[in-house]
Amino acid sequence: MPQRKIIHVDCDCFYAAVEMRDDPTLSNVPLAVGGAGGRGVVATCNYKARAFGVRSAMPGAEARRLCPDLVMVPPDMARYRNASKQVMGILRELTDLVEPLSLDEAFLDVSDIDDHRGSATLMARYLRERVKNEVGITISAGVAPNKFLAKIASDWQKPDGLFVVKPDEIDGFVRELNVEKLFGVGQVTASRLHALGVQTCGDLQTLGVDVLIEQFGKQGFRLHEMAHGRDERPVVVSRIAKSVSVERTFSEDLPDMAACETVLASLVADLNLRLSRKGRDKPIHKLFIKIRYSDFSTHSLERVRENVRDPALEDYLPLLGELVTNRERPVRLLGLGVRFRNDDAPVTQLRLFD
Ligand code: DCP
Ligand code: MG
Repeated sequence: MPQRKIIHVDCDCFYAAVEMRDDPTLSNVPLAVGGAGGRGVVATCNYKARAFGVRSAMPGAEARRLCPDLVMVPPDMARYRNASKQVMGILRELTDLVEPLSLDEAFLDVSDIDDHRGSATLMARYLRERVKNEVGITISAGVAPNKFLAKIASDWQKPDGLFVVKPDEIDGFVRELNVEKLFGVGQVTASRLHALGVQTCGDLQTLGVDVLIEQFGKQGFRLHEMAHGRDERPVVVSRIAKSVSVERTFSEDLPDMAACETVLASLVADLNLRLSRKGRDKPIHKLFIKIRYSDFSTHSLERVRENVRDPALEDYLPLLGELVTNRERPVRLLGLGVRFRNDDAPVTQLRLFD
């Protein structure tokens, strides 16, 4: 495979950035966006608030304890969706090969783009400039020969940063990279790796592929590949899907169901973004929801909902209510999605009786 050029962009403190743009008085204070009231959860916060230790998915009460002057505003998804559309529009002017991952994040494959002298670094600079001028928020960008490295690179100099991993720098870059940064390495895998004496990708390289496969199966091979900075996954614009879903693992468990309900709105927004890209015009057959508790037990529920077009928070709240029996149980992961109708099946017949 010839050398690819991948850019990953990720908006800085996205919801908070839109709030600061629309009300400049918020720029000078520590700001969090989240569910109103004492039980709400922080969706995100600006970098002033991060200096106090405030983080996404943190209960509002804890955030206020860390940062007594914290200003908290409720989320306004419509404005975030608009800003997202603008950002994605600017990216798509450069290339069609744009793969959004959420409202605020996307991969671009610019291998075949000749603009900007064919330099992905100049392209990333240009995109950052345009988004700043036209949308009024900042994005960080990473440039690298593959998705995995580009994503790490965009995080490297956040906020308002650009970081480039050139092909001949990959080796030096990954060797120092902590395994926690690897895609798919959560707390559990990380502590298993630590137990094997592995802290960095350099250590992973030393361990070798055989041990990794023996210890971690298929994931072991992926770990080995990433440890060498390799990742062949293509940038995927759209594919025919039987279902579309989004899920989010929280760095700190959501304390209870009230917190889950707050997070659900932003998951629904992400789902609709994916739907607009992958499932345009496909008839929805079922909605489903998935939950993983702090003890890793995982439960899901799906229900037939034939006449939903753009699934909304109100469509998912009843499923969440049905799935959850203990409202005080801490939650580690939330996911939701839709299944499309298989047009070969005689489901449409039934609809005659609606
Ligand atoms: N989000 C959320 N709940 C979370 C994480 C994120 O509601 N647990 C929402 C709010 C964020 C947006 O998704 O603004 C994008 O998520 P990011 O992880 O990219 O976080 P930010 O863009 O806010 O900050 P960063 O500057 O670290 O990218
Ligand atoms: Mg972001």
